[in-house]
Amino acid sequence: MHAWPASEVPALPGKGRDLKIHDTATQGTITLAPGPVARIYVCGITPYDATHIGHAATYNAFDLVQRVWLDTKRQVHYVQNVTDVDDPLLERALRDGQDWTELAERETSLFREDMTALRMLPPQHYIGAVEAIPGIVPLVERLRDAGAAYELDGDVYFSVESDPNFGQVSNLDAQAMRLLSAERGGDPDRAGKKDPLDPMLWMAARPGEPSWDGASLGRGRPGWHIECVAIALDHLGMGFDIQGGGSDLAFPHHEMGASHAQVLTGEFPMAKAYVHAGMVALHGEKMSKSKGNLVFVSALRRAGVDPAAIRLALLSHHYRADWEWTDEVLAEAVARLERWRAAVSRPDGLPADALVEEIREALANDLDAPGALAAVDRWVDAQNASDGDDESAPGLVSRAVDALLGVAL
Ligand code: 5CA
Ligand code: ZN
Repeated sequence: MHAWPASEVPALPGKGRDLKIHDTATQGTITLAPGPVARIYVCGITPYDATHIGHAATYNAFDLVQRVWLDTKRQVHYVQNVTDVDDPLLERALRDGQDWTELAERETSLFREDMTALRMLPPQHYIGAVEAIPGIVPLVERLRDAGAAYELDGDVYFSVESDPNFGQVSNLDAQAMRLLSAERGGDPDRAGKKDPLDPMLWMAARPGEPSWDGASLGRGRPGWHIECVAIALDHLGMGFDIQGGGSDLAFPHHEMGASHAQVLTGEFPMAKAYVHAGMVALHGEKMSKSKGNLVFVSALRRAGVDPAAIRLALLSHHYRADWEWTDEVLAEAVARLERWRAAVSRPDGLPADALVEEIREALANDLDAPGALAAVDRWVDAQNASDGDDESAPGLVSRAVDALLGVAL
């Protein structure tokens, strides 16, 4: 699949700091020291009801990771998937009487447009589940042949018991896992499974549903977790720097993915850091497709909201916090954007080298975007209250805000 066009990342003087980031697996903050090429896998959308503010907030966090790494003069190898076949997508297509491929294509296009408008840097590899199937099938066969997977009425399940490290990504107890499994796409109550938590690797073809040739597995379609493992291993290999997503992916999705990869390769962990963004709520409840309490980026854009203001609204919350989208959040961002633009539209101003370092420091410290915004606010307030004569300052601030925060002033 093609991704979306990259917005330019202006060059800044000097060099950024190495990223310290919170890792769900070790429940602490770690400093990542990637080689010349940093590697990141971010779980992509299931293409319906895209792109809501919750999605945008999560992709904003990982866009910051990319910008911090680029600022350390590293290259970034970024991979993202599109879950373009899965139960909820098929259910939505059926409910609305539309073709599931058309729904997926339309929503993926809309997502690309929203990502472009928000100046999110694209992945180098943007891979759909459907196009990944030829790579998924042999992995499932290998898991089965290694005794880590078993068949149940034609479906193939992964046995969590086969992974000695199972549970080490999400750090949850058995009861919590079971509840979340039922909530998030698992089928803990299905009779005949070895362990209620065992996730599906390959679902045998169902009447009226799409299916693909699965070689020795028979016709069917892939499970959700193996999709991301196959794409990540194919394009990044084991031991990449970050696997990212919203906090609702820690279990079961990233836990199961880590397990599949561990059994397949004998290595652990698949990612050096498992990074999770908080959940955005609307009207007191998590913004979710199932509840339908969604605010869409495209609807805001159609209503004339500047995408840079949407981006500033996302940045005004720490990525790990759960937060609430409100009209005030947006109004504050719109006002801030106006203040910042006024400050950099002057021909000269207060020296800004220290500000660039402050933004760098805040972002390197577990992506403290609110801290970075506060630093820019201080410069802007001082700039508006004085008459500095550094002619390079407004341009430097514009470039830093664009390069490090993805906001075009
Ligand atoms: N296709 C899978 C990942 S492989 C998936 O979870 N798709 S999704 O469309 O449901 O979500 C896409 C991303 O947005 C995930 O990282 C998810 O955790 C995140 N997300 C979903 N809802 C919210 C929300 N309310 N707040 C923040 N992030 C959210
Ligand atoms: Zn995923």
